[in-house]
Amino acid sequence: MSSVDAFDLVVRNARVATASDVFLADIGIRDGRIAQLGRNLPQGAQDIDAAGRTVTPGGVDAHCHLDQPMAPPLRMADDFDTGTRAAACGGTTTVIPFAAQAKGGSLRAAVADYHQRAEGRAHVDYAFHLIVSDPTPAVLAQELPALIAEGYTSFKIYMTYDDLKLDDGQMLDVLAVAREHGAMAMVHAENADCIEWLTKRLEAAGRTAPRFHGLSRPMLVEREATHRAMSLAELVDVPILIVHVSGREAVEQIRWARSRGLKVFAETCPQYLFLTADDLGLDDSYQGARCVCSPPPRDKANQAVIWDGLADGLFTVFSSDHAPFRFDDPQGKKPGGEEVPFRHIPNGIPGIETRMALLYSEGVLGGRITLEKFVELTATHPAKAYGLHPRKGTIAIGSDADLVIWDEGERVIRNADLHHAVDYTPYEGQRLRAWPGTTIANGEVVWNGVFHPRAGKGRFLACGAPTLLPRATRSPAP
Ligand code: DUC
Ligand code: ZN
Ligand code: ZN
Repeated sequence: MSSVDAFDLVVRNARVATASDVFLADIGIRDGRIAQLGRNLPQGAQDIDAAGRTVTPGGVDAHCHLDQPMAPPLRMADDFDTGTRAAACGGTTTVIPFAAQAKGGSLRAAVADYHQRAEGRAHVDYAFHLIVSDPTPAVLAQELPALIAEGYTSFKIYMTYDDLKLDDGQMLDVLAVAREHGAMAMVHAENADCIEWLTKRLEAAGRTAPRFHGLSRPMLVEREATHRAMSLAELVDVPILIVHVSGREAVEQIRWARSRGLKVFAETCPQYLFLTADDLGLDDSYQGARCVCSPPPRDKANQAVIWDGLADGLFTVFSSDHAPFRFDDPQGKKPGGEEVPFRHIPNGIPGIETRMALLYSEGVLGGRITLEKFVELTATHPAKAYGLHPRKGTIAIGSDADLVIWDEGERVIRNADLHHAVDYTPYEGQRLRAWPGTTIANGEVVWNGVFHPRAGKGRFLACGAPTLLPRATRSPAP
């Protein structure tokens, strides 16, 4: 082999896992891409012996929040530097956070601002989803179609949160744009009016501790909104993806919709497998603010339903919904330095670094899902759902050389070992059976027990058409 053909890196004797196969191979890497898969590949400039170890595609975390602008005094703890550092150390090599339109603001301006926040800081590659909070005629007719054409091919719409939520008519308008331009619409499904009504009643009864956050957002409010979102999508005749599904009643709705032939994709997250309502507190202690997120964690029976949905294909993607707020911080869970009523606690928990290891440990090594299913949920399907496959999400010739080499063995999650900028992890003390031993991003070792910074080498990825969508959606809504 001539020196121009030589490999920069060979990962040797790997047990390679894709979403469809597990096989033994050497992985030859050149110029950041996978150049060869085979046995007995020639020596590379660098060789890593992975004998006896499993190698999966680098994770694609398709739902995380990094440096998203917040109303003062709130501020997300992780920006593109610390957030992608934590991602890399946890085996994730592509992140898709959100460029969020402010009500009254332009979507285009939100995207420009978000590029500035990412520029020069990311250690792994990134793409953007949009958040559409103000679907004005200009947004619907010009900004959104133009941005979709430029590589922002997915957007999230909210049915709750005053500063973000859309009414049903607005949702129909936005879904019609998704249909016409072949974008993926992600929906946060919780009924805002029910939450407000319950919150006011809890407040009137003096029940404002963090644990009452869960009671203000029971499964019913998610079930109703999930059903409504799918009905609106049916009316427009467009696929949708329901994000952060938390338990049985929403799962039942999605199964029902699928049985009617509707194209509904679904996402779930580690908090619905590893946390319960008890983590919001058994008494009125403020400690539970750490686990305030929406939808809230449910109970063990709901966890079991989520596990079943991961194993049987109900869920398309497994994301972190990393929404990083420090606990003991006036910009975080104690806004302005106060222990506030649950209504004012910023929603969200960190999880970008622990997502892969939690699912690999309890899912694959715990015997609940196959290794191929793990790859599908954490890498291949997120890449397909958001138009990044086959560049991302698989191990194939021509794909970006984004890899995880797994270390199996007992380990306990400790926040002190993590690389985010949050002062806690909700998974403190959780036992694991494996952890990413080495993460390779674009052919470079970014983590091998030591973090190797590559700020600014993480590139922006313009997304193509989501390849999980039928092509027939590219026509005006009926
Ligand atoms: N809920 C969301 O919808 N987004 C961020 C975090 C959360 O808890
Ligand atoms: Zn959400
Ligand atoms: Zn989110």
